[in-house]
Amino acid sequence: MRVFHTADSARHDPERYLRRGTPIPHPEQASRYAILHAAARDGGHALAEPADHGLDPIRAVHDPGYVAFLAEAWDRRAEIPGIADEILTGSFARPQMHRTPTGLLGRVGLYTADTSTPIRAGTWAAVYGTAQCAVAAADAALETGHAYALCRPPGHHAYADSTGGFCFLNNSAIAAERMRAASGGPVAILDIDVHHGNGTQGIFYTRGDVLTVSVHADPSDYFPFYAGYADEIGAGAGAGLNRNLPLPPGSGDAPWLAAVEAGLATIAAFKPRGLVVALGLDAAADDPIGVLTVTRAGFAGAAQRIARAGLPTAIVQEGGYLCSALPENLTAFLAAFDA
Ligand code: SP5
Ligand code: ZN
Repeated sequence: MRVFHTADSARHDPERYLRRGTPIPHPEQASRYAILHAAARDGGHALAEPADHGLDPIRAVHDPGYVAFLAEAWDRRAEIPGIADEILTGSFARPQMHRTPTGLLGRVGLYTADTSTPIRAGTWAAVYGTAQCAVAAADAALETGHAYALCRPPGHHAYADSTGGFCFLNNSAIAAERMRAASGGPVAILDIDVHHGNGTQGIFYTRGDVLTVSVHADPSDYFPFYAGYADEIGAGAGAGLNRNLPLPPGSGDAPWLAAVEAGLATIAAFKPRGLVVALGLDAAADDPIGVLTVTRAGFAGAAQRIARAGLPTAIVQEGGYLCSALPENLTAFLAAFDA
């Protein structure tokens, strides 16, 4: 398996996170990069840094004002009185609050969904380099069959114009759009992170050329709360091309793999030219924020089933938090995919 990674990933290192109003250590820590990197290396995979394809593949799925905001915010931080080591706000635009303010502070709340995505000195370098890993994996998948993008920070909660859920740039969406453009055909995304891939769904919801499927814990009492229900099926040209497969909390390997199989059946019927797997490892039983109970054998089983679909496949890292099972589950997934 070819693995694309960048040391820039570790340059975004959020410290705190507001959990029910209380600051706690941020779960999406920079050390995730080193842990996943070591797991990929020890698994005998071929590691490489990606080429730089610039902003075009990012702008292909993200709003240009949003991309400019992310790229410039830290360098403009002096415009926000009192900002010290990170840019974060407690004011957020809601649906009927749609004006774009000129000031940087207001723009933070316009382009942010929650308090989990502070912008710090190295944030742009990290998310930019990570997006390039997704592009490289998309290209490599079309050339050689499959590849893994070690994306950190993750991406699937990022919409075209907002951060959220530890995510800034939607790496899975960037990879999918890259594959679609390069292959000339429709593509599919299978998201198996424990959280619904709401940003990815939002980006492609009205598109007829990208099928989005997500297997996740029921959002009725779990992040991202406001999307991820089974009746969200796409709209316009994308009607029928979004499938959500929510599972009750506590679900283990058998129902999770059955949902993965159901998603793969929908994908096979769509006849895509390429597949992106949004690989959250936070469905694991030991994950500190996950609520499903998938085992190492479960992840290997998912990889086998996905590989059997026989599509050019870019595997893009999403969630999966610090616990001893994290590297083991990555190793198991990549090994089973290659087998
Ligand atoms: C990419 C991804 O997996 N994003 C997840 C965003 C989840 N946001 C809500 C997290 C709730 C965290 N609770 C922390 C408990 C630590 N013991
Ligand atoms: Zn997740």
